[in-house]
Amino acid sequence: MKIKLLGVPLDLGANRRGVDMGPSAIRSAGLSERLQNIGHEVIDMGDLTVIAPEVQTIEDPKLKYLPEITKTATQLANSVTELLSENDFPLVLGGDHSIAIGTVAGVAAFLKPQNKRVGVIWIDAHGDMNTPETTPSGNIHGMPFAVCLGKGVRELTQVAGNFQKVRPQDAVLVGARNLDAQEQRLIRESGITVFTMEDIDRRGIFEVMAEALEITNLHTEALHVSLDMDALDPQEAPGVGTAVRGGLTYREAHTAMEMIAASKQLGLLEVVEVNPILDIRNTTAEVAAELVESALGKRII
Ligand SMILES: [Mn+2]
Repeated sequence: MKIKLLGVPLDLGANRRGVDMGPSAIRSAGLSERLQNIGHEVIDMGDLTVIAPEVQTIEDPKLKYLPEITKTATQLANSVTELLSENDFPLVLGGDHSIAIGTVAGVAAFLKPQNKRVGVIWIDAHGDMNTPETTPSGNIHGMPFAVCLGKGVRELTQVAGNFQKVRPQDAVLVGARNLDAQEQRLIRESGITVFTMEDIDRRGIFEVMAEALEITNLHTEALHVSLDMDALDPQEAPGVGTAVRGGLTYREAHTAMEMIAASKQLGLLEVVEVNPILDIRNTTAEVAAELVESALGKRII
């Protein structure tokens, strides 16, 4: 497979500096070499340009840094559409999770002219389903899943075209364990499928992922996996923007990725929220690189 790596050093969607260094940390963990070693061709396209928060002002406290995030999402969506139309596999490195607005819009815009849909597996401790009305923080990285489903401000929902990027019946949230009060209601009403950590405890990751893959592949042409590293337990991945105890173990995360690889449906992949400032000797970036390897076909034997 010809993989094109794209870094998005954006931290404007989060309230803490550090995730802007995520792409660099994941590269330092040897991502390209790892993928070449399992037989892929890897071309690093470098990073998109993002303007630092220090030289910007917050115009709307309910939608912090909206203009710059919209600009970055639009650029990223265009890049993703272009890579897909050249038959390349886009591998997007964040950055905070607001970048998913661009990634998902890019694949949806690519599929739309063919009347095809994208399936999304969102692996995350959080729901990322807030709107400007419900957000407790005004940080846009708490909103991207809602935006992908067509909920939120027009600037964001209309990135790469005025249409709903993902249908709720094609969308699954895996690993949730920390939802804001009003967000719980939005998620219940959204029509997506949610597998919380409780479901994973009860049923096991294998059964949960098998069902997640079945749902997201049913009516779609390609699968997008949006991996927020905070889905993992902080013991495995301490360097994340918003750590929550009780997450996926190292092996559960790998099993999920190995099943994604085995499904042969993956059309693109993104990894977000690695924060090197909070990390311990680049552990989280290394785990991120290992999980990408598994998702792209690395096998134990
Ligand atoms: Mn997230």
